[in-house]
Amino acid sequence: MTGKFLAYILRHNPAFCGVELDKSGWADVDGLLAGAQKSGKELNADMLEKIVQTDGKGRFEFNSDRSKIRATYGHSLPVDLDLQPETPPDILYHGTAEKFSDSIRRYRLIKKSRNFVHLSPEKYMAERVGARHGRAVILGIYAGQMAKDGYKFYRSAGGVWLTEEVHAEYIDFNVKP
Ligand code: HQG
Repeated sequence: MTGKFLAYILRHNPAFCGVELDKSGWADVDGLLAGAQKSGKELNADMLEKIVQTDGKGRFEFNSDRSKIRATYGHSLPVDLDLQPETPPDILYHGTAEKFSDSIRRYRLIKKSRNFVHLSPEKYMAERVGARHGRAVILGIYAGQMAKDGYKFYRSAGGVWLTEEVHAEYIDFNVKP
């Protein structure tokens, strides 16, 4: 099993591997291993450990006794990650595709199928995120000003920042890569 597939299971479709997420997004590790095998995906405890440890974006975390695992961001399922609001850096970045720019300008940044709008602390990260959808565009987000205006920001365990929405007045559409 790859990290990409594990993310799919833990963010969107745990039932595929016969597991459930609790309200905080945790899945039982033994259940996941058994369920993966049943569904024909090769996965054992060592492989799982390696996926979590080597993941470049900190997409997964174990609980303290390592009996449970969850995704740290990106969910479409309704989970509460118990994150506390934090003060963001003044500027964060959102990577999107050129084809979405007009709509974002007009309506704001929305979370679509996920639980949050995802923001990156670094431009290059945002560029990669945007390139998944087409020709990448980097948006600068005036996060510091948003926080002053009462919008809440959360930082996932992997360092990705999360917020509910971003209105166009807080977006710099002219960020150079
Ligand atoms: C766009 C991945 C039109 C939004 C990434 C994005 C990230 C609008 C797309 C994390 C819009 C949604 C999340 C509007 C937003 N009109 N388009 N009003 N508002 N959009 O995949 O941020 O690598 O749900 O700009 O790296 O691309 O899998 O969100 O382009 O961190 O770990 O609608 O998922 O993480 O796409 O990605 P997504 P995202 P992993």
